[in-house]
Amino acid sequence: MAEFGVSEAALTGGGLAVRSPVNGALIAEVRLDTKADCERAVEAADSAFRIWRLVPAPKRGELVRLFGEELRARKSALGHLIAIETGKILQEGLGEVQEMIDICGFAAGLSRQLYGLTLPSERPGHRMMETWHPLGVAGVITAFNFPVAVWAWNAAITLVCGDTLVWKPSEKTPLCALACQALLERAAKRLESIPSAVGAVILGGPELGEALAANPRVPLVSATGSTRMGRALAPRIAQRFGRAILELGGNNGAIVTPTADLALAARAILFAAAGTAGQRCTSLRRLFLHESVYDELMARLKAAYAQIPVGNPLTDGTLVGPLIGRAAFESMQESLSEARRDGAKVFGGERLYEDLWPEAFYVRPALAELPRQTPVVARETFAPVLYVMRYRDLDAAIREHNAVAQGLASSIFTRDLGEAELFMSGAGSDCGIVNVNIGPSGAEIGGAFGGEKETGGGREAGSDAWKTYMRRATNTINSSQGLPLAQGIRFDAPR
Ligand code: UN1
Repeated sequence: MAEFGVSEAALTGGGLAVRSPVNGALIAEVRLDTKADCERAVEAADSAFRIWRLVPAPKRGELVRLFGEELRARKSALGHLIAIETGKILQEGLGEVQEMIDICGFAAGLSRQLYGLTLPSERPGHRMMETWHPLGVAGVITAFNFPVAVWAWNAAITLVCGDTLVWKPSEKTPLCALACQALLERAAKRLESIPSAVGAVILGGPELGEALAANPRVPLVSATGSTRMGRALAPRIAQRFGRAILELGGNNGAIVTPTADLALAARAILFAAAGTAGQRCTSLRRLFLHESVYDELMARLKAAYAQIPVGNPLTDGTLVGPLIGRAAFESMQESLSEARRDGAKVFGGERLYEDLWPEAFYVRPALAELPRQTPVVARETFAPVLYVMRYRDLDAAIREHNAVAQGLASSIFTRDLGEAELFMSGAGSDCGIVNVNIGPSGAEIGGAFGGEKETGGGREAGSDAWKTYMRRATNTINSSQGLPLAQGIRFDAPR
């Protein structure tokens, strides 16, 4: 932590205990903030906003570029910290830092491209245009599974847009948050006259997220987490007409058609369903296999699942680390029991290394073959469980695929152009992310990230997601001597 600039004192004696899912050990006790601390952080961020919004956008981009440099210099250290605090394997921890570096590059470039349109006016001597302005303080709420990349998507865009931010990370991953906050402060010190409160972090539980949602001085709340959390926060934000970017539960599906390359599909499915121990919101959870490829693909998957190295995420060669904790393990076992009651044949799913690490929760990823989609399949279980179902007709498979409440990410594996186009069409997948011949997870930052229905509808990261972080003004400018009214209205005062 010293390498990031976090003092020893910040790691001991606080009210928030931090345990590593790798072995269950207590690794730190950090401060536990209150609602009053949240209020103070918002106040400071609001004052900083008054200054920050006047800094030219390319200068704001320079801060984000420097932050990206800090990340590059500490990629390995931060990747390790992510692995220790979340249990994801080191490769994926490093990937998460790379995702942060990438969004910093994107945002630095974006800082010179926050442009609006110029539009023809119906009135002579008039011109219309759109200008984009900073919005205010953004409240950013993130989950344990991507403890820093999702924050970075928001922070990098927020800062170049001229907003300031208050971040409430998951209470399970405060160390990653303290490290990133320290690196952002370090980058800010490299420039002159950057207000110190452009970014702040508050540590604690759901009450802090609720405080951000309710605070009228936070015009935008960007929240990632469960649909349950989104349901609690969204009405509070809406009540005060705040803006929300919600990235909630996913229940992602893939369809494998008769022409698919099965070796490629099997590799993609393994990464998407078992990788990150099934703890990405984009993880693959539902698989629809055409009856003609069912047996062969299942044989490949079972062979891969039987061998996939589960273990210490910091050890070279491990592909699946532990679950985040006991509750995740119990909910996985409950879902598997329910699936069995629905007639599932379950392969894998058992606990591993219980003797070695009684307080850590390692599992073998599970495959559950089901005759049809039952309520347990329609629910998101945040663990490596892949429900597998057989189909005959593609239209029916697409209907089943869309027959869940969530709408984040989806895939089709096919070499048939017509099938691929159908899946991507308006009559195809109803998700925010629709892929062909790759799994549903592992999106690049260049695209807009998010999903439909109970996933919340928000979009973060690349493309034009920045527009939600800014206020649009439509300007009409009259450079003529006359005053023609729009719609041809005549309103001449009597002389
Ligand atoms: C998440 O799980 O909340 O597309 C984010 C992916 C990653 C981001 C996942 N780039 O899987």
